[in-house]
Amino acid sequence: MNAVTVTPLGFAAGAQISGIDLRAPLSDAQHRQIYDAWLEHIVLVFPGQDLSPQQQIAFSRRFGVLDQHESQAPSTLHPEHREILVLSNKVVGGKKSGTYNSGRNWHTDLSYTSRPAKGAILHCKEKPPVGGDTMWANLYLALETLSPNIRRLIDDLEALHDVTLIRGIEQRDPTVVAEMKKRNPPVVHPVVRTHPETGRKSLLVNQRIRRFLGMSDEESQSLLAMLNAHATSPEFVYRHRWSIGDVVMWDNRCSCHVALGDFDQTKPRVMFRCSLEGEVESGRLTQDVGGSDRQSMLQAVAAVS
Ligand SMILES: O=C(O)CCC(=O)C(=O)O
Ligand SMILES: [Fe+2]
Repeated sequence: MNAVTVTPLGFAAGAQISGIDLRAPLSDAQHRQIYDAWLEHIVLVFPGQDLSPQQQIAFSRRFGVLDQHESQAPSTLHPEHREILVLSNKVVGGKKSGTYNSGRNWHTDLSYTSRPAKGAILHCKEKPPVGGDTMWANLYLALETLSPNIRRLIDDLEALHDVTLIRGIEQRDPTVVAEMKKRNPPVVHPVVRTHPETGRKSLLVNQRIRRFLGMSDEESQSLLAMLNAHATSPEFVYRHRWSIGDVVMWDNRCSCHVALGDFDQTKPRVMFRCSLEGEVESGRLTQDVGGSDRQSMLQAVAAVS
C-alpha cells in the first residue's frame, strides 16, 4: 500500500492529503499517517473524493465515536443515515433548512455543552460559484503567543459558553431554538485547555462566550474582544476555498472556525457532515459552581437571564 502524501497548505494549520481514495477502507499504516498529520496540522483536506454516505461514515469512524446527532432537528439529518448532518441552504417544502446559516461566528463545535466535539468531517457536495469559504484558527499558537502577563491573567480563568450566542439563531425555527436552549443551559469551561492526545495547551475562546467568571461585564467584554481578535488574527488562520468533492476534517480540541456567509444565498451550498463525539467532560453547568465562586455564578446567571 502506497504511503499518503502530506503537503502543508498553511503555516498555522491545514495540510492536503493526496494519494488516497477514501472510498476504500484505510490500512492501519494509512490511518496512523493521517491521524498523525491531523494532530500536527489540525485541518486536513482530501481533494477530489466522491463518497457515498456509507463510505463517509466508515472513514469518519476510524477517527472517533460518531455523534448520532440526537440534539439536531430530524429534518437536518440525512434521511437514511443519522450520522450525517446535512448543512444546506436549500429550501425544502417551502422551508429553509435548519442548517442554512450554521457556523457564522467563530466557534468551537459544541463548546456550549459540557463535552465539546472531538472533530468533524465535512464533504462538499454543492457550492456557490464564489464565496462560502470556511476558516480555522490554530488555538495552540494563539495561546503560545500571548505575553506572560496576559497568560498569568487567564491561566486559571473560566468562561461561560452560551448557545444563544450562535449568530443568526434568532432567524431559525423558534420551536427548534427553544428546544436547543432548554437542552443547553450555559456551561463553564477553562480558558486554557489541554489537548488529550498531544498534551499541548490551547486558548479556548470564541464568539459564543458570554462572560468570564469572577469579572464584571465590562472587564469580560474587553478581555474577550482582545482574546478573540488575537486568536483569529490572520497569522493563526487557514482559509479553505471549497471545491466539490473536498473532504475536510478538523481537530476541534485545539481550534475554532467560522463558515463565511459571503455568497449568493440563492445558489446551493451543501455539505455532508460526520461529527466526532468529545472524549472528555471538560465543562460544568453554572449551577454546580459553589463556595467562593458562588457570587460569580450568580452574576453569570444574572447575565444570561
Ligand atoms: O459550513 C461550514 O463550512 C462549516 C459549518 C460548521 O461550523 C460546522 O460544520 O461545524
Ligand atoms: Fe462548526
